[in-house]
Amino acid sequence: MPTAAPAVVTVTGAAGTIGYASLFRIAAGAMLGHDRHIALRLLELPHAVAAAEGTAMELEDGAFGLLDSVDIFDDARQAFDGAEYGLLIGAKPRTKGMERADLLAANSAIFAAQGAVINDVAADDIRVVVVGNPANTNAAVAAANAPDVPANRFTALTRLDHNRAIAQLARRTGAPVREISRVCIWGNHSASQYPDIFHAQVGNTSGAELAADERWLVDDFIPTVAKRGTAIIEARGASSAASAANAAIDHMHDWVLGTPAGDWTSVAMASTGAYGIRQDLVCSVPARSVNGQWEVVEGLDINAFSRGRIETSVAELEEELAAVASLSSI
Ligand code: NAX
Repeated sequence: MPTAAPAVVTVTGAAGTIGYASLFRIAAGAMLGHDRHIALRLLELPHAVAAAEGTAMELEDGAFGLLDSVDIFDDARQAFDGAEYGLLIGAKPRTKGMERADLLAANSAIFAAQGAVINDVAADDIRVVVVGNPANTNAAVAAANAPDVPANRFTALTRLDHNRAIAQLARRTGAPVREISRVCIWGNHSASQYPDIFHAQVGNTSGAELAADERWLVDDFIPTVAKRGTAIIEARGASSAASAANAAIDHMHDWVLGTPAGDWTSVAMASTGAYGIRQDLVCSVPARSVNGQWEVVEGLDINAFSRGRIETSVAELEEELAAVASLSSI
């Protein structure tokens, strides 16, 4: 029997493509389990509220047994009031001619404001996954503006990259995805990310054995994973939506309900200092969910190849954080 109190789930950018692809699966129980009622809060910009209302009508028409309510807001303070789960998808997209610095500035303003609101009105134990790009730095900005919320409640999504890496390994070897474990994405959700297979198990083979084919690793596997988003834009004329929604749901699901025994996943989270990563960065690392908390998988042996790749992506995160810090939104 479902428990009585609904989980309050706030989704920003709810009328966008990832928002649309997320909501129905959340309502169906894919994120928090099939015994948890859901109260959905949709946050949108004023001009997109009408579209969100249309989505709410469709949610109603889904007649989801777990869905207790759907409310739509263009005010973050109302949308996050009592929120226990936040999927921060809405962000300012990069438009033609826009400099990267402008993108960072626009988004750091959005995420600073949302972080401050979460600090004031959300549930004390809120779990946040930032999807909107630049996701890692947006999460760092939100966390910095929410001093009363532990920084480890703010994460950013690299689960899509993680799932993409698994898919590429399955393609390469013919192993079913369910037999692939211990893959890890390090660093930033950007082209500098490092998908690490040196600790992976791929069917009957070890990732380290596969990585011995360095030409494949460097010229094929790593760039295919890191640039998959671009390939999808080129193929479908629009960016990843259902796969991104799926990954955000996977991320939240595992955070709450646990990672499979013997495996881990990839989570961009506030650095604990593990692996020498500077503490104010939100950096993707291998992580397990233990009793509803993400824990870094520590003690992995990082070879020189991996170390170099990780350092490159971490350096990019440092640059992004320095850029937004200079805007004094953090
Ligand atoms: P869309 O443009 O379809 O939707 C974004 C929605 O957010 C719009 O409806 C817009 O009105 C709303 N919005 C913008 N600012 C808002 C604010 N301050 N408060 C509330 N709503 C706001 O984009 P979509 O394809 O859904 O992508 C959303 C974000 O996900 C983008 O930043 C995108 O770059 C990012 N992605 C992140 C991925 C990841 O793995 N971390 C992968 C997919 C995606 O590229």
